[in-house]
Order: sequence, then C-alpha cells, then structure tokens
Amino acid sequence: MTNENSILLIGESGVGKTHYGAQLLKRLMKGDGQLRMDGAASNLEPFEGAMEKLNEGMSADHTPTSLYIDSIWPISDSYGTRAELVWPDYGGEQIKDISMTRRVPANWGERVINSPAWLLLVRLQKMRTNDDIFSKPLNDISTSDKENHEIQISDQARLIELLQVLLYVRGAISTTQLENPRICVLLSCWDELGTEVQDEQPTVILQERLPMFFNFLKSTWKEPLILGLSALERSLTSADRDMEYSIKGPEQFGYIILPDGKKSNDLTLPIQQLLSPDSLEKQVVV
Ligand SMILES: Nc1nc2c(ncn2[C@@H]2O[C@H](COP(=O)(O)OP(=O)(O)OP(=O)(O)O)[C@@H](O)[C@H]2O)c(=O)[nH]1
Ligand SMILES: [Mg+2]
Repeated sequence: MTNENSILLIGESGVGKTHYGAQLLKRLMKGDGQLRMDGAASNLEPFEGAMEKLNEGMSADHTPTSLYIDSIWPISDSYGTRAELVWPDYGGEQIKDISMTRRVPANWGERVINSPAWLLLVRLQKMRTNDDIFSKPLNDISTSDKENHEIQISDQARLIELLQVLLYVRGAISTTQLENPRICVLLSCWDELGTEVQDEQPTVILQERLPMFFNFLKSTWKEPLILGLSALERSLTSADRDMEYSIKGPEQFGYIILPDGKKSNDLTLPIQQLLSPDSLEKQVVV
C-alpha cells in the first residue's frame, strides 16, 4: 500500500487526537465538507467508542499508552479527487517518549520517513511557559530553589526537540527551508483560550504564546500552515451529559480557525490542505 496520502498525526497525550478523529470521521460520513467518505472505512474501533460518547454528550477516555492503530478512510474531495487517508490513533505518551529519550522506535521511524504530511496538534492550555527575565525579575529567578533544582527542558524546547528528532530520522536536514514534509500545526482546544483571542489569527497566538517554537517552525519550514481547532467547541466531561450536545448531535459542534482568524465549521479543512496544498484560497472563499 502506498503512503502518499497518509497523515502523520503527531500529538502528546491529552491534546485531542481521539476527539478530533471521531469528529472528523462523523463529518466525512455526513459529507458536507470539502472532503467526504467515499467507500468503506476500516479499523474504526478507536473512534467508535469516542463517537458513541459524543453522541451522549460526554467525553471519551484516554487512549491506552501502547495502542497504535491506522484507520483507513477512502475519501474524495469536491473536485472528485479520490484518496485513501490513513489516520492513526495512539496513546500520546509514545510521542513524549521520543522527545524525552531521543529514541525513535522502528515503526515510528517508518511512518516519519514515509508520510508526506505532518499534522502536529498543540494544546496551548497545557503548555507551561517558564519564567524568564521578561516575566520575573532576574533576582527572583536566580535565587529560587537552588537546592532541589531539577533541570527540565521547557515545553517549547521539548516540541522543538521532537521535530528535530523526527526531521533527523527522515534525513530532512537542509540549509534551506523545507517544503517536505508539509506541516500543519493545529492549535487544539481553541475554545479554551478565552474570548479575547477568539478572532485572532492562529499565527499571532502561536507567536505570542510559544515564541521560540514559532521561530523554529518559521525558520525550518518554507510554508508552515498554522490553524486553530476546536473539535468539540466546548468542554465535555466523562461524568455528566451535555444535553444540548446530545440533542443537536456532535456534528453541529466544532470549528477550524483559518489563517485570517475566521471560523469555518468544516473540520476536514486541515486534511484537505495537507493533501492538496495551494487550495486554501479556493477554500476560504467558499
Ligand atoms: N474544550 C475542549 N476540550 C477538548 C477538545 N478536544 C478534546 N478535548 C478534551 O481534551 C481531552 C483529551 O482529548 P483526547 O482526544 O482524549 O486526547 P488524545 O490526544 O487522544 O490523548 P491520548 O489518548 O492520551 O493520547 C478530553 O478530555 C477531551 O474531552 C476541544 O475541542 N475542546
Ligand atoms: Mg487518544
């Protein structure tokens, strides 16, 4: 099987991979976005449970750490182009392990090398930004807890480390900016960011919140795509049902934030962009 339409979905635990997968699957089946399901999908197990929970207005569980399943979705776009999308679900600890140990298991190595497009999910609410001279007087930083000072790299540095490890494995070391693999950074759980950022451009928010990572991304890739994602549109819990959600149906919820800050409720857009770049202008007009 060729990998030309596989997406390497990269995201640590809790960034929203499974919920996005489940919502995306629902949209593809409903078929009112840029991409739709065109044939029988296989290996849907990881998402079935999550879709059931969402139907009830509840959130789904954490994916078991060691699980890795490639789900295969035959899709087509509005121009009739067909593709087989390989969409994985896995326990996000596998990603954290790669950046912490700097070891890439053989099966991950293969995926990293073969996939034409990387989709990195980053949940800003979960990223800790360390104090530096801009947020705290230098005195406070240098005198704090010298004794049991545990050296830990910052979350931003860990993300950069991760991408560098993956690029190294792929052999994509270059003095010019990369065109391949294509990359899209999806700022997930956008609804958590509060109302003051709702109309901001995802690029601006990423630059503000994770400046070092943003600069790495911009200097490494020629055209990194940065979008916002709220797969659920609001927080759900695993204990209480959100009645409005279950009455209206989860497919009425969720949105993408486009580069210009506008909302689109077509959750298939990032995939469509990664599989056929150059078409965002066409999309935005729609
Ligand atoms: N507010 C809000 N919460 C979300 C959204 N998407 C997912 N969540 C919540 O975020 C948590 C983690 O989402 P998952 O999809 O399970 O994350 P994951 O990346 O699959 O995590 P692992 O399975 O541990 O790798 C869940 O409690 C979801 O309810 C969203 O768009 N908005
Ligand atoms: Mg999961």
